[in-house]
Amino acid sequence: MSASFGAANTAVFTDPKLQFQGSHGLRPSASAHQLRRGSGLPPCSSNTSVVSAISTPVKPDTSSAPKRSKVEIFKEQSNFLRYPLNEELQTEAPNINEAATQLIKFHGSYQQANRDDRGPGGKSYQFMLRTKNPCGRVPNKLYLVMDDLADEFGIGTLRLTTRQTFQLHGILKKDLKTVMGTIIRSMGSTLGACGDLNRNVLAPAAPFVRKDYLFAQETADNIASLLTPQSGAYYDLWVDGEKIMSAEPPEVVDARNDNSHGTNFPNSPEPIYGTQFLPRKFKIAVTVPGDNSVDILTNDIGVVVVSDSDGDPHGFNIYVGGGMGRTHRIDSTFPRLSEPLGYVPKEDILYAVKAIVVTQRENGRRDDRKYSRMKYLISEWGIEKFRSVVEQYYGKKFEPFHELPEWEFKSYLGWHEQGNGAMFCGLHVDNGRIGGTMKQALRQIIEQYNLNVRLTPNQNIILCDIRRSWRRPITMALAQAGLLHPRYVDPLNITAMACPALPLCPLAITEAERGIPAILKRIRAVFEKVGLNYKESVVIRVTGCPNGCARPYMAELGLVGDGPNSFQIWLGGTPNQTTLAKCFMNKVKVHDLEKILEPLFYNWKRKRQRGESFGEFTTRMGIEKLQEIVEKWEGPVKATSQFSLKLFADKETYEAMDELAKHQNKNAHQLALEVIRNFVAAQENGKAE
Ligand code: SRM
Ligand code: SF4
Repeated sequence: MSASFGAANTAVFTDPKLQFQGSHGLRPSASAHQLRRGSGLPPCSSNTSVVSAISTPVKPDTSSAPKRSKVEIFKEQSNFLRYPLNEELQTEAPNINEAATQLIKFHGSYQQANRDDRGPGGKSYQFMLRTKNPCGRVPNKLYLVMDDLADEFGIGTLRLTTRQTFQLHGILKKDLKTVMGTIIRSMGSTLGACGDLNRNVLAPAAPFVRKDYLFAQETADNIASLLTPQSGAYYDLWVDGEKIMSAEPPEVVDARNDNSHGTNFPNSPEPIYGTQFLPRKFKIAVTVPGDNSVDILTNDIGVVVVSDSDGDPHGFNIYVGGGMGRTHRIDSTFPRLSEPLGYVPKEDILYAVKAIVVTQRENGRRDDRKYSRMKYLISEWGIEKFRSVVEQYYGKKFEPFHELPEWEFKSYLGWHEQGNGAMFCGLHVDNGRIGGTMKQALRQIIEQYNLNVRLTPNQNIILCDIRRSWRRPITMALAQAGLLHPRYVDPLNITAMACPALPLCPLAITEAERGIPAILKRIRAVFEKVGLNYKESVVIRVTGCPNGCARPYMAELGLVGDGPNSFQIWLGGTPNQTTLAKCFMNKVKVHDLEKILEPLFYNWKRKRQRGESFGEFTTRMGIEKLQEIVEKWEGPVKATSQFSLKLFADKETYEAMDELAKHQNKNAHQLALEVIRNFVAAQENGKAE
């Protein structure tokens, strides 16, 4: 085990006055490091024998010390994420105090309360746990353990997230240590799943045995290790100091410890993060050219493997500055796509990533968390200045970005060859919520066949390492639990995503996960009404607030909660997730959605160019023109579907169907189509292809 625990420095300090010196918001600029290098002094050298994670030995002039957010003070006084969390966890209360609530995020948990359940007894406190699974990789044993924990300690469901992890909701404070300990002992982790540090590192979930995919996944693992907290607080709190960690590759340890360009806090238990960690959450994705299963441009750092003509990886293109979160009515907050920074040879990637992280650590805003993400730093500085500062920490110049092919969204649903004789099967899970019969069936299959799984950045799951002879029985078992081949899932559902929102997300303004099933059915009905083909689709993403957890600003149709039962409508993302949508309308009540969507889809059907997606169409038309179309719309169009039940059913059948359909709030034609589709699906599944 080569993980560097600052053994002498992991004692739990309970008196905040005994805490370490903080940076007081003063940060050395890269040029200060350059000066120190020039003067022969070790960069960021510590002049004290106590543990020090201050980035400069110079005492600040407190009269002009920059303002810092409360979370900065909590971090500084926490003894590397311990105080007062450890103390708060020992109390009988069902909840923890404000400082501990901030700190427990770094350990992978959020304190929540059920907003549907505001009984006379006050808030019903509970905790959400989020795992860390670089590349979405989940070993067989860990899946089974998560499945058990959800039933025994949670709300009975597993939630797959938009960053390839699991969330368990509804854990009580008294059970936290048991649940955390069980995950850690099953070779899982929640360390750094939340908080102001690097979050789960994305990479394509497909278990292809191909040089570039394997290299992307290995790189994601290495970056995740490089940026994992080192102080040992996590293990102290949850497994009484047991150091249950997998061994790190030597190149990760070397990159972490290297301080030749003034990146590190020498002698600190957290050589990269120091006492203050990062100004805000930080997100990284790695992929291969053309594979945009990871929404690469929405990350703080996007890394793309570049290979030679024989398919051997030789380096990486790096993008920087993506992010989705914004605040309603504050235009200085915005979603942003990342932009090219440059190319690095493969042996330099960890050093380049570290240099970018350190640039954000030193320069990202720590006064107002609304503006602390790296995208705001890059927007303010411009990419040239950002690059030149990063280069000082990297110690080299970035080479020019290599040309890349078009991005394509890949879902990996259905059956595929892995490339080593085995197969994998990608399953669509509506909004990542695994519960009920589906949960039982998945567990049974994963246990019986001893399968490893992967989670995708689109809240789906991939069953891996399947022998050919297992394909038929597995298909049958999946179909019985309603886990159909993607061919039989409504194409609108296949690419749709919604965030959890109500009742547990404290930031939710309106419904998302609970509201999306009805919204998708209504959009399907609009499609049929305006004559759009069943196979045509639009990427729809819904969130309960503007933070953008389901990345709605990349969708062709994004619905962003902006009031009770009301949404902002965003238009203009593309199916391959490369264009930022624009805000089209505010405060659209959910029951009024058809009034807006019907004219939009009707015009797309009529006026689109060959092969033009809905997102491309709305961008070509422009927001103003589309607003005019919606304003002038004169009520619903007549059904223009080429086929009408009336044409091929006798009068009695039609009337009976019509009567049945009314009970389901549909028309006869819609119901007939549904019956036919279900029949065909059942036949096909019976064949268990
Ligand atoms: Fe998120 C906060 C759920 C991916 C941007 N996000 C939250 C919290 C923890 C609410 C809170 O702070 O108390 C939500 C918990 C809800 C619950 O009950 O489960 C939450 N975020 C999620 C998940 C579960 C959504 C999902 O449907 O899967 C995703 C978990 C990812 C993971 O496994 O790590 C999730 N969140 C994202 C993404 C998408 C991504 O990372 O690719 C984004 C937009 C990308 C980005 O970060 O820019 C995102 N979440 C936010 C933000 C806004 C950040 C910002 O820059 O302003 C917040 C609020 C905050 O940080 O202050 C937030
Ligand atoms: Fe909560 Fe908003 Fe994220 Fe949805 S987008 S989970 S409502 S923070």
